[in-house]
Amino acid sequence: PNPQSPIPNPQSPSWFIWIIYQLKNLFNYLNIKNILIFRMNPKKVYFAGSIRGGRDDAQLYTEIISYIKSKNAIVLTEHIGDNNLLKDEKKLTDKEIYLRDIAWLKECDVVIAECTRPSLGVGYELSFAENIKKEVNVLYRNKECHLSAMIAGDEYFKIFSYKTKDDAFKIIDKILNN
Ligand code: 6K6
Repeated sequence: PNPQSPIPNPQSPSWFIWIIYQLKNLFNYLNIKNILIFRMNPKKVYFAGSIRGGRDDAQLYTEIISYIKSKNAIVLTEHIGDNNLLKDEKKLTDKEIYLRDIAWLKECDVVIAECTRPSLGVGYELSFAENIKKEVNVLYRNKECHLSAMIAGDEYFKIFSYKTKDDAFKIIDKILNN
C-alpha cells in the first residue's frame, strides 16, 4: 500500500483504478506471487548422503530431510534418512537402484549433499549432477573430515562448511529460497 497516493473522491471513476492500484501494491508487498508459485510448484530436492559408505550420520540425514520437507519442498530420496525405507531398497538390484536414482537426478531442481562421511555413490551423484547442469550444494563439517579435493576444488559446486545442525538448516533455507 502506498500511503502517499491521495484517496480519490468516491464519486469519481478513478476510485476504482485507485483500488486496483492499492491491491497491486498490497500483492507486491506481501510477495503473494512468489508464495503461490512456491506452494503450487514445490522444489524437488535430491538429497544425497552416505549409505554403503557408512551410516554414522543417518540420524542427521533424517533430520535434514524432515527440515527440507517442512519448507514445502519435495525430497525425492527420502530413504537416505529412513532405515525402514532402506530395507525396501535392499529388495532392489543395484541396477534398479542406479537407474532409479539417475532418473531422480534428472528430475530434481536441486541437489543437496551431506558429504562429511565419504561415499563413492555420493561422489558419483555430484559429478553426474554437474554434467547435467543441476544446481549442486555440498554441506560438510570441516572439523570432522577433509573434503576430497575433487569436490572442494570443483568451482561448479556450492560448498558450505557448517558446525551445528542449526547452521545446516540456515544454509538449507538459503538454498531453498534461491
Ligand atoms: C540399502 C542398504 C544398503 O544398500 C541399500 C540400497 N542401496 C541404495 N538405495 C538407495 N540409494 C542408494 C543406494 N545405494 C546408493 N544409493 C545412492 O548413492 C543414494 O542416492 C546415496 O546418495 C548414495 C550413497 O552411495 P553409497 O556409495 O554410500 O552407498
